[in-house]
Amino acid sequence: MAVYDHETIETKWQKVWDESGIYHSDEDPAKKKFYSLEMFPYPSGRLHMGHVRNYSIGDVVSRYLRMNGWNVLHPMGWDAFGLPAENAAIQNRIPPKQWTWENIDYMRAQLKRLGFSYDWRREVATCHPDYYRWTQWIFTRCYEKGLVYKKRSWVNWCPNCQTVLANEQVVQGACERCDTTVTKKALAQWFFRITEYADRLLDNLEKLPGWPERVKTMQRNWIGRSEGAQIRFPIKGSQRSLAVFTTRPDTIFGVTYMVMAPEHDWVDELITGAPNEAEIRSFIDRVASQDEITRTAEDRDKEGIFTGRYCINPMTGEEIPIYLGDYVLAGYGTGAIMAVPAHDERDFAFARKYEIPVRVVIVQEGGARDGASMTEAYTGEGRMINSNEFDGLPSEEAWGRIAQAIEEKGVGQREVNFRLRDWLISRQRYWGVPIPIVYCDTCGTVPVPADKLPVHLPEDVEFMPSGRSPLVDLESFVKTTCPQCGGAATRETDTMDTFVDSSWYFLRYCDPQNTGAPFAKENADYWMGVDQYIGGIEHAILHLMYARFFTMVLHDLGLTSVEEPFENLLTQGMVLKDGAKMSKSKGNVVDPGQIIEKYGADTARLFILFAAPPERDLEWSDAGVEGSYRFLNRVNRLVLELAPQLREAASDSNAFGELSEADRNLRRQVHTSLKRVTEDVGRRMQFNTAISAVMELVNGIYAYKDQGEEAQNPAVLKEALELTITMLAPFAPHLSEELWHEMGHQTSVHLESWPTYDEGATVVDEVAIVVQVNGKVRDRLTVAVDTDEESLGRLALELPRVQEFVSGKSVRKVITVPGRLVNVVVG
Ligand code: ANZ
Ligand code: ZN
Repeated sequence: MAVYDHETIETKWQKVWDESGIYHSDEDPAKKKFYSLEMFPYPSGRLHMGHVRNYSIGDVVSRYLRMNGWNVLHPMGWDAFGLPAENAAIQNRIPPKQWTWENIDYMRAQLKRLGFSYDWRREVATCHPDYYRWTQWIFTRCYEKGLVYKKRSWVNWCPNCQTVLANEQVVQGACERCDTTVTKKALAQWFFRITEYADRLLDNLEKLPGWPERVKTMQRNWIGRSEGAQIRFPIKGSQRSLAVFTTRPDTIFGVTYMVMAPEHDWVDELITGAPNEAEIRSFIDRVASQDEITRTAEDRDKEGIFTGRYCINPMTGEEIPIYLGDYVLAGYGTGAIMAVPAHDERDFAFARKYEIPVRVVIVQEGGARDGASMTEAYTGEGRMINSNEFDGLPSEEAWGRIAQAIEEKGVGQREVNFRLRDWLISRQRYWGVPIPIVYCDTCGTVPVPADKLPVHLPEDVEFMPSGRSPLVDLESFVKTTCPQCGGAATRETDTMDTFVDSSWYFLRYCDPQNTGAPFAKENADYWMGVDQYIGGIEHAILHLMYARFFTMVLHDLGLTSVEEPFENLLTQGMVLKDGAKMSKSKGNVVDPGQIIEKYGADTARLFILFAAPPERDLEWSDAGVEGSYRFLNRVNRLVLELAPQLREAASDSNAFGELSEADRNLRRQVHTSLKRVTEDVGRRMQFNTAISAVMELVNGIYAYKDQGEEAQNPAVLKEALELTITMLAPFAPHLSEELWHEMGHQTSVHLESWPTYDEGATVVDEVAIVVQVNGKVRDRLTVAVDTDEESLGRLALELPRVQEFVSGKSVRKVITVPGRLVNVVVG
């Protein structure tokens, strides 16, 4: 069987679309807009199937809405800074810039070869000075507003490479490159004050009905709002008080020890001179080399050491031993806790290990009152015991009463805490946006003024195999003059986390060539918010959080009217092969390039949209790809065979004349399919069911055609073919365009209006069916004329009136006379 020449057809139309600019969109307040956005890729080298899926989904949405009369913004660009370029430079001696742009060129060509309907005039790359100039500008505006600050913070440090490592470069506690054990080092680094927006980031989630609940939950957990109290415990033999954050002030009478994070600021002072000081210090060093995830893992054996010091419980006056413990983190709350082993699992495990008493202060009916006999902590609610004047109160009530007592005593206050930390954006890396800050002996820390931006990332750099940023040693970069006093000064050599770049790219797309501002407000106000954002669930937390934060900040700076960037969010499922995510290490990768070469872009797109609903994982299937390819060939043959005789035929309703039953059946199928596709694509984004409706329709058209030419109504047949082609246009844009022209059209099918279905044609002729039980009429059914015997029987048995007479008896026989009656025989 001859197959269509997908290569020729697809590249032909790609060229035509490119030259005619049919996917360009301009701001036009008179038109209703739709901003359709897919997460831009990192230019790693070539597209993978995850990209193809993401962008195919977005392309259907864009094409469908364009055909429905929306002014659709559908842009594409590159998240182009980041570590892989630098690693490639070190390994292969290719400059990161060259590596990155070569990859971009290759991947752009791949995207074009897939026929996605992007407005390529709006392409942005975050590594381009025209873009990062504005990333730097936003940074300096934030600096002015106090939303950016510098602070000492812990980083992963490889003592051998003498370099900072990103978390992903630490493999089981060792340097990815040289295997040396990674340690922690305190460095002064730059932060965005995202915690200032914690409440808003949380509250606004309520205003996002178009986001999956799952993603909102992940964001809520990441922000991690907890209500509790800060309580100060005076340290014995010191002027200081140890502050703790607790969500359970009701348990304060059950505190039997305290724990400080080993990195807590006062640890040094507390332990100096302790009899076992050396042992304590070696414990601190050991803990410092572990990452937070390991340290706080639930099932992990907790480690600690007694400091020899005590504090005083401000409610009881008791002396309480102070420990250092790995399960308390320096970065949360106050970096210290009051431990209540009877009512907290981690504290319980720790207390048992170090033989610390366990004191119950909350009991349930029949629950343990004696800490020594407990086998696990009791974390629920109950009545207070061992708590002086609060004894007997329900613990929920004691919570507030004790918090109040603490406030009245002046030893603490109620407090809301967030898990969310300020956003550390300093990277001791080369391939990123230079942080636009200058240090001057006279003026101090000086942001680079707007007219001196961008601070260019130098290109004449040498890469060290150690991975140390070449900027640090590049005198021509480091040495500069102070923008304020003109004196000698040095530049900041840190670059920004690439999440900064991707936190505002969707705004730049609104006005990508602007040289006087990151974007014009009116352009952003026209296009924003993004009506449909599509991307992977792996970005559900950080990217989306940072993008929301940036949008709020830019809103507050008066640059845009929207506060929330993404109205509707779709997180597409993964592409699996043999049940596992496609990955190089598993060796189960299918290369999109090869699929396109063998079957064409339309087949690749159709398969990937047909194989699963967008949110579900998709199992790759070679047979499925073959099936999609066969289907497109079948459509192609059908149209090529019929087009010559139909090209000149009219297809409007006036031309239908007298319709035969077969004509009416075909029209019914055409219009019910159209209705189905319209609803599935437009409302539910269920592309797989839409495609399967078109596949069935094509079978129907074949059957109609096979009746022979005498029985065919050219107007009906032409309508069927043209609507099929139109419905396929968002899914298989090239072949649809080709066949549309075969049908005699001179203009693009992608500029057609999405057709409206003929409600009248979808109506089925109906008949009333008499339903009897043992020959007596019990009910009636209204069904389509052509309902088959089996369905009739089933429908009859489902009738409540029939069930009444059948219940308790057994059905011996169901007699059906299609179009007339059903008789259920029971006995
Ligand atoms: C006493 C207590 C008794 C606690 C009890 C819990 C149960 P979230 O919900 O995460 O805010 N905590 C506080 N700071 C900590 C830190 N830096 N590292 C590790 N744990 C820390 O949880 C707050 C609770 O986690 C606090 O309440 C504290 O333990 C612990 F029956 O204080 B609780
Ligand atoms: Zn100066």
